[in-house]
Amino acid sequence: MKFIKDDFLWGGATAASQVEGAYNEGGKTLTMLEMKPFTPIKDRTAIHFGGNTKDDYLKAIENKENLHYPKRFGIDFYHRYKEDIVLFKEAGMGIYRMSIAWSRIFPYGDDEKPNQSGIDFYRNVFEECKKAGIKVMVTMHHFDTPYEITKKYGGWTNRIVIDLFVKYAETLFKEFDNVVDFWLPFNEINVAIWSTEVGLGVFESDFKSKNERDQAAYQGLHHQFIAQAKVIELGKKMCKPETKFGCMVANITTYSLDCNPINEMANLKSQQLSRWFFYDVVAKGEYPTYIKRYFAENNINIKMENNDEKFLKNNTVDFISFSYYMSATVAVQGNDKASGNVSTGGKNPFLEATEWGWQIDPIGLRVSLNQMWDRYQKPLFISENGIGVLENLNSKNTVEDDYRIEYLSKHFEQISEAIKDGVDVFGYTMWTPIDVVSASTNEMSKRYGIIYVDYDDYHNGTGNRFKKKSFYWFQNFMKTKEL
Ligand code: P53
Repeated sequence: MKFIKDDFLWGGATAASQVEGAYNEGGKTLTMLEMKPFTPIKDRTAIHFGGNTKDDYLKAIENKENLHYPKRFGIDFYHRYKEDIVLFKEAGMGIYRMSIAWSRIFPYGDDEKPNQSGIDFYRNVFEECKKAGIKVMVTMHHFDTPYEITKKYGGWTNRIVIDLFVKYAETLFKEFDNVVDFWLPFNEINVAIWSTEVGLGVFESDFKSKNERDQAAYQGLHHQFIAQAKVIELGKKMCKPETKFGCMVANITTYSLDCNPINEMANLKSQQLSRWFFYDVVAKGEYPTYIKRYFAENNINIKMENNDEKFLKNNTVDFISFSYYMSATVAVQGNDKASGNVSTGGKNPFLEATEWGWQIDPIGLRVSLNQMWDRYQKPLFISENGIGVLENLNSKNTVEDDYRIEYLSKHFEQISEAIKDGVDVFGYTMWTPIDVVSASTNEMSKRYGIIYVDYDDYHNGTGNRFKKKSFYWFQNFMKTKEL
């Protein structure tokens, strides 16, 4: 079949902490992500997300145990970006979604002036993209609050951090408005609720009770909602008129395990808490009644300033972006946990899963696209989608990744179907064009790329890049749009 839409944007996505490396170059400070050592994975489906205590962190700063911290090294994009962008162009990518490390621009969060060396680095990267004719979408915060902000201000639970973030955004608009077409203030904003360390720069181990933890998580999240709205308000003033501002939500499609109404209701509630709440705030500009009820019943009390709700209403996103990797089932009880190392969702007997337990479900993407279009009537963008697999180079220095070709093409087909359903979805960036360090497990061995990178879990290797079979498949798809 031929993909239905000609002017659809196709490309790939990465994140600073998973590709750049060079953690101590150009004035950069550390983030909590760079303090999580690599630990060999025994059970790949067990939860690995976050998980540093403050003590671990402080030990890591001294680094006396000679542990390996993968996100300090990434895939050395900091030094190899030119080569990588040439490959992105060769693959046929029309758009590159990347993130800027806050800790390169304002290493201490409250520095009086931005760090010129950080600005220069990103300017050079954008220059290469421009030369290659690749559009740019930039995430401002991809799980990487500078630790200096955690240390001094306590991370996102402190309202002051909103101002620091807006100052950072102002610098980015001033420096890069001419090259950036799309801005996403926060990656997967709902991760703030799953992991305060990753989402908010706050140690889970600092909380004494679940209630105290949830209270802080929703408060920190509220600050991110306000920060995003402020950034949009400012961006509309500072950027060229065609610039678009979006949100990013980790989107796991869920189904009731069976037709028992109590399970369907559990599924509805689960979706409200894990997905709709976030889109409702940033796209409709309001805290929905179901979440206010949830807060009241769970003794969660969000401190808002007088104009907050009105402000959210007046500064909603232009488009909705989301990541989509998998689906899961929901039931009140008797549901086998299966949905992998980042979620507590249940198994679906009709689906296969990756080694990490992520259940592969292309139709689930079409379901979500339709649901979101029905709910919000705003343009949609799939900012992450892909499959992580254990892979090695073969004797021909490539990887015969037919499973990836199948994963991507099946998902592309469902996007095409959704467009035929009437959904306004305008682009897609795969996770990821190039192998990167895993966000959740810190492994290099969880490979998503259509380009292989020769590093192992301990950063041994040449770092050289090799094209997988899927690279050529994607390149051909970009020319023919045939699936
Ligand atoms: P890794 C949870 C659920 C869905 C996507 O993840 C998620 C997460 C958190 O890991 O994260 C996004 O590398 C995230 C990327 C990440 C990618 O998915 O754990 O935005 O940074 O690399 C894949 O396999």
